[in-house]
Amino acid sequence: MDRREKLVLVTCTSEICGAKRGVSLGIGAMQTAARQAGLGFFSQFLTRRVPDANEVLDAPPKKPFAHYVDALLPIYDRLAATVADVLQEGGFPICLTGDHSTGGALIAVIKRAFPDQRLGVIWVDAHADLHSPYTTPSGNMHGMPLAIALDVDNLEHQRNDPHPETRAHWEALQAMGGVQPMLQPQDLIFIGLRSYEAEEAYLIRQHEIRHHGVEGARRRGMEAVAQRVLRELSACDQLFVSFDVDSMDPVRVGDGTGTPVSGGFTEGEAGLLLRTLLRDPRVVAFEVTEVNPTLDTGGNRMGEAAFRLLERSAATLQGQAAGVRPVEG
Ligand SMILES: [Mn+2]
Repeated sequence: MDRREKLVLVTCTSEICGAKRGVSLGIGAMQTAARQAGLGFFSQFLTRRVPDANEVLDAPPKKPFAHYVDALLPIYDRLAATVADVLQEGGFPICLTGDHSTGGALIAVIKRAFPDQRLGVIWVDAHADLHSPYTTPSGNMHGMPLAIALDVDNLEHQRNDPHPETRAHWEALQAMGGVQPMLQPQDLIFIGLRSYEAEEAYLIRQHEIRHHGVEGARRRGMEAVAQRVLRELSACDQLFVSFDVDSMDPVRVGDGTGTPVSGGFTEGEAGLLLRTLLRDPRVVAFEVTEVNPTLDTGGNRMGEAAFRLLERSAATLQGQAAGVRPVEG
């Protein structure tokens, strides 16, 4: 059976790794958008909820360079176990998450489930998420999932001296995929990247990580850039698409996200991009992340946009399963 015939929503409201509060409400913001539109989208799929540990936020972080990392480890384990179950049962996980630290757990569980398959990751995001406890200016771990996946510490740009316990936690996260690194840099591609620090720029240069900016993608055409990315990952057997809503434009789409960056994609562009990417049968999991309705100055604009993209993405995946092209606007 095609996994796409069995889409499963995996939700994790963890927000302990972002800079601002409220991203745990992002999934609810998408559900609210669906219900206000009178759509039963969320009743169509089995939903697996992964418990968060957001109560740790009621006390200040103890690890300055990896905030709440001790609480993140069990979340990685729980999220990985849930997604592993879905994959094991032949399902396709659509992961709705709070802050983007979860991306590292998702890469780890795919790698662990299919150790012999070459995994490619398409990271649709304004940011590079390549910091480590050694380089982070903030200590917020939603900026670190790809350094976990690539097993890089970037000691060349070390500015912090993490406590041995923090180092041990960090190494445990990097080891979660069973093989280290769980992702090769040539198998990672950024789309929408436009805000990153010198430490991250160094890693992108050093490892020659491919990236496609917004303007270039717009010029070339969203479908063309998606096709190109899929070609660039032609050596990969499996793909994971992680969609951070901050890849989209805060003015044209919505500013309901923790770290909005101007000059992003429109909703239509993001839709075309995701449709083309998700049609590739190698895609085994999809993530939508970082919707924060408490920061949205336009009501629930970002939650509504994210929901529409989620709905279209699910339709694309189902259309692929049935072997027919979905009808989409
Ligand atoms: Mn991100």
